[in-house]
Amino acid sequence: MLIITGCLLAEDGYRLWLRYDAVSDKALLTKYKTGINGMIAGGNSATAVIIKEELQNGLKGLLGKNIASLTNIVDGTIVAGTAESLAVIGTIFPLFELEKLGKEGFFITTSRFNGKKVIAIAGNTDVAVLYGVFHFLRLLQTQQPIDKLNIVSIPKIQNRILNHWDNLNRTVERGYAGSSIWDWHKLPGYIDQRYIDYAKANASIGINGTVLTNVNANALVLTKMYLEKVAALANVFRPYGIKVYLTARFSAPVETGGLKTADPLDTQVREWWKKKADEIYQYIPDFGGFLVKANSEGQPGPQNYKRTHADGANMLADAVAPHGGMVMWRAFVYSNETPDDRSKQAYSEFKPLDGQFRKNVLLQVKNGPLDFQPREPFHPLFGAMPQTPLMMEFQVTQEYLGQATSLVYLSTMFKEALDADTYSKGKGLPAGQAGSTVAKVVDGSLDNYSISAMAGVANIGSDRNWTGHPFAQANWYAYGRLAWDHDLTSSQIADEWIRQTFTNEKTYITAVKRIMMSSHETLVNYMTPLGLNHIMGTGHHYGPAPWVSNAGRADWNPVYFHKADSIGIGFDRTATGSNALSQYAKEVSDQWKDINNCPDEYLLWFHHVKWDYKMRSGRTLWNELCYKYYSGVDSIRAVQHQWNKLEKYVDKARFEQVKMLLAIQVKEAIWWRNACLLYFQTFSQMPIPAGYEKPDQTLEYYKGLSFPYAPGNG
Ligand code: BDP
Repeated sequence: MLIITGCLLAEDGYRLWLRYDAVSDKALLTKYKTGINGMIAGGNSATAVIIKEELQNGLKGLLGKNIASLTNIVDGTIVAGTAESLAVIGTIFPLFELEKLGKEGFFITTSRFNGKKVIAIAGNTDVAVLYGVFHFLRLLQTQQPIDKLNIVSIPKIQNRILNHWDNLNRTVERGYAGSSIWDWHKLPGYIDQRYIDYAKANASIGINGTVLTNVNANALVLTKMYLEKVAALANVFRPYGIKVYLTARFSAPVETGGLKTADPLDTQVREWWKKKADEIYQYIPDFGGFLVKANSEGQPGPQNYKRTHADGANMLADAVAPHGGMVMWRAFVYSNETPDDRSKQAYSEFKPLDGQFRKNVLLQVKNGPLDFQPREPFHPLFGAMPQTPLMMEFQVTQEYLGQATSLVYLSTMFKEALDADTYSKGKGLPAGQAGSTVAKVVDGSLDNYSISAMAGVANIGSDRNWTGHPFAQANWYAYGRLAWDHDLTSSQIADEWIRQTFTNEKTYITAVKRIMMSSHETLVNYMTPLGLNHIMGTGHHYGPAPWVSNAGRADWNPVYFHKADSIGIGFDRTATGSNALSQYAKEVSDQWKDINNCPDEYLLWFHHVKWDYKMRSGRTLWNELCYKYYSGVDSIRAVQHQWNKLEKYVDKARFEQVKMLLAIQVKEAIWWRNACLLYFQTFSQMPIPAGYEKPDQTLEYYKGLSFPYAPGNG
């Protein structure tokens, strides 16, 4: 939406990547205009109505002309539908071809019908056609040729889900874009336009599920009053192909059901959940199922009753199975009573349970073994549970990656995890061969899982532009696109996003893409280089605090993770230390176990390294650490200059927003660098090399900073 403030025409970011502004390339615009002369969209379902509206609105904006809904095909007609809803689709596409698309895939083809040129958008369901329509509009928005189209697109992952960590009081755990978009109090009566626009944005990138509530769950959402509200949202989302899921608090039978126990093997408890599921499906016939965080960070779970995670998950799975629902059980568990490296605990807990879960249970595993850190090696559970569908959990909200203020494009980090080779030797792969990537585990192709899923912890809030930082929109976009097709490259996705969100101007695209593509590495360099992790402030996780040693639990303390001492720094996870390496396939651990062979990126993750250790670069570890921290700051300063040169390509509102945020990011980068180096220096006793600017504050100053109201912290 364009808002007028005084005489200032401001782009407020609300329209995301669906701006549909006029095609700027005049020659192309003429081609489009002559090539598109009308449309026929099949069907009468709510989805079919959306298809028509989206095509007409989109084309009106892009081409500046009304595209009539026709009854007869003329040259340049867009025909969109299924073989059932539109006869011409069945004529153009043979049935056996359509069958290959499954429920959600689509074709976009230029063809002829009775001698007339048509652009055919086809799928087997109305929602698949809607996906095709959004793709077609994307082609126009990114100014691609459309005269010879032959596109087949089928999602590689079946369930592409957003996880909202939204509380019923509208706070968002780890949310940096305002309050929750779910206005529970006014639901079900009041349907905010946002809900519709949210559904549309998600459908445009193929997201087909949403978990509405925080994993640190509130049992109230399962009560009648809230189910009516949830049903209202589900009704809005359904035509966009989006299913609703809820988080299930394991102790709900006690808290809201009046039972004395939540033991998953207790008959009454099992009955309670069955009845609860029946009730939910009365309100929401296509309810997706439950997401559960159990026995993790204080959440209740089956272990409270000496039962296993499988017992807990299976009970819920049995309750939703008759209705076609599924259970996403999180693997993010660790206990400070367990005297073992925290990063090992999920594997130790779940690996022995492989094969014990019901068919409709997925294990939801974070990309890395610790906790969404700026950089982690892939989680060793990927590839280790061939009989249990493992789903990926990415964090789209930037809890550990600069929160509200940093320009960080997460696609490269997501890809790093997806492309990692587990060497788990799935079916059909000879032993020791490469190619068993995390992506193939997650999409189910490696171990023939019958269900597949990916989850992204949402970065969406009620800020006008949805995500707070204008560039955080790119992370929502990239998550959706990768969940649909993990073979897309980060650069392709950035290209698409920039063109749709800003402009098709080449100079701008090239410069901004470069900024985005290096942004993750830049942040890693000034926050947690060389495999460091979990050294941020306690609780709110804002800013550096590597010195903290008094958190409620040992495994929440930064000192537990970096282990700096007078000899060196880093967590020995080799056989001489916690041996977390043993949880990976031999081919993987062989790459990382030798300090001289381990990639710099993971060095301090796996090794305790002496301060004067000679790195590949020829520098000592200490000097390398300084080099990384300083180069991170240099890079973000460079971005600031590059952005300033782009002023003429961007609307004023977003230009200024990004400019101010970059200035904050530079300050925060300097803060990270100075605080970390001054602190680590107390161990290394080595000087910051000559030539680098000296920290302008003391370590005591940085230690004294406090942020009682930092966002996202409950
Ligand atoms: C941590 C967050 C915490 C979440 C937890 C989780 O700090 O707020 O509840 O992850 O994923 O990173 O359950």
